[in-house]
Amino acid sequence: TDSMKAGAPVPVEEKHMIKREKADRDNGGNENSGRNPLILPEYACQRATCLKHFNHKFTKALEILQKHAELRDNERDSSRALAFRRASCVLKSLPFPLTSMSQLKNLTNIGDHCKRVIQEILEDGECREVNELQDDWFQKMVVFTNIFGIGSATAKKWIEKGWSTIKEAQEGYISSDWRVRWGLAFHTDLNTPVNLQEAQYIQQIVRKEAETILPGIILQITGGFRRGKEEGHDVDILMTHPEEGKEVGLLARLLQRLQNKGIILCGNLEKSTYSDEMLTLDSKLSAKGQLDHFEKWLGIIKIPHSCSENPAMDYSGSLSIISSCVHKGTGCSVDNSTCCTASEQPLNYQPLNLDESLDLESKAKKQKLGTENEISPMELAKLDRNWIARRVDLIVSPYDQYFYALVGWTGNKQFNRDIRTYAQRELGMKLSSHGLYDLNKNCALPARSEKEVFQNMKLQYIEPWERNC
Ligand code: DCT
Ligand code: MG
Repeated sequence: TDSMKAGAPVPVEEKHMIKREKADRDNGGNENSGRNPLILPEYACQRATCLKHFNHKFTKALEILQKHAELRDNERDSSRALAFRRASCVLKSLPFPLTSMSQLKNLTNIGDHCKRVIQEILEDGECREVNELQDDWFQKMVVFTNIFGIGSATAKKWIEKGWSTIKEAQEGYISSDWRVRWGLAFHTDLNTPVNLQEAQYIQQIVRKEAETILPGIILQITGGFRRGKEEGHDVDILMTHPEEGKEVGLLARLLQRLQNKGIILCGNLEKSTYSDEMLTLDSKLSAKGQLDHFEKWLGIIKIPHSCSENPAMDYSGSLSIISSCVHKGTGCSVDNSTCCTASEQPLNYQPLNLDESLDLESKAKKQKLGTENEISPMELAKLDRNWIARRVDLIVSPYDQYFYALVGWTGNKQFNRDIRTYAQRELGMKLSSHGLYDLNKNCALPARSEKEVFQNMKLQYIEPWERNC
């Protein structure tokens, strides 16, 4: 999880929080053993939640409980999973390390179960329930559900068959789903986290091709990297063009160019299913599990092994931008200039000669766009190769939806849940990656920047790196 990667605690900004002095007054100045209770706003979209914080030992435990409930995957468990996540998110926002239960007094979203867990960790340094949960079943479920395309239902079936390793699944499972075939074959590659250099490398390749097709394109890494994470499971790239309509047809042409370069391993191009009624419909009814209705490509590409370590690669442009983005005071990487402007500067792009480095798979190069291959994914994975497979999502948004898409695709998932609930409950508005709709006034609220998205919801702006709920 996000929290696992953070290091030593650093001061978290107290912006978005009611100052401790006021909390003290409200509580009559008593009620402390060390620290006074603090009042946090109820919704995570009203407060800063950074990658680095003071309470990792508690949040890690709560996120194991969350993960376990998610993997069990029934209705009751999914609401429990959410409760664990909300509590964990509150603790991430605390501007001090929790040392006493009394400090939780005025905090919402921390239920009795979570309190028991926190108390045990405060007293014993660990929680028995959490330790016991991480049994054989849990470990196998985590391994199996980490495979691209595998959900908890299939993972459970595999465990019931007695499988416990990836190898058993690779040898025993035949899938009609392209994601699973490739996910199983390239499991080792895809389970090795994508680092920042690799993400930048992928962004540069995509940008170069996209700009050739459509000058003036806006292209932005979103997801965890935009929130300041240094590693991720994929690279999410959102694209648009300021002239409405210019973006139509871009993705197919872009994929053809990437295909011609021999970069694409497999993937699926989804057409846009957007219509204006999506702005008002309940997403649960309209989306059939889809995140949104944008045209998008989810797939796997290959990049040279060396691109994350080769000093000959000239990343001076991109990396100096990234490394200068250390947000003062919070320890979060990226600064006030926002990653958006940073990554949109021209970069010193010197790609490796992919065609040369990928010669081994001349057969695979002939593959059609999509999933057909002359040699099987498994055979391809076993070749002595100098490239690594990486998961990439490419999303195209019309410009009038772009800043809502940017918020949605930046996430994180919990932040999205929370800000959407806030919009619905507190404002009677429907927020999605396509826009914001005022259900009382029956009108959409346009936004020309991410800040305007927040303004439209009467929220103080939360920076991308403060959205790590
Ligand atoms: N998202 C969401 N709901 C989901 C999945 C994703 O709202 N069920 C949004 C938030 C993040 C964004 O889409 C990209 O998704 P991921 O790549 O899955 O998440 P990430 O935060 O980028 O995590 P990672 O760093 O592991 O890629
Ligand atoms: Mg991602």
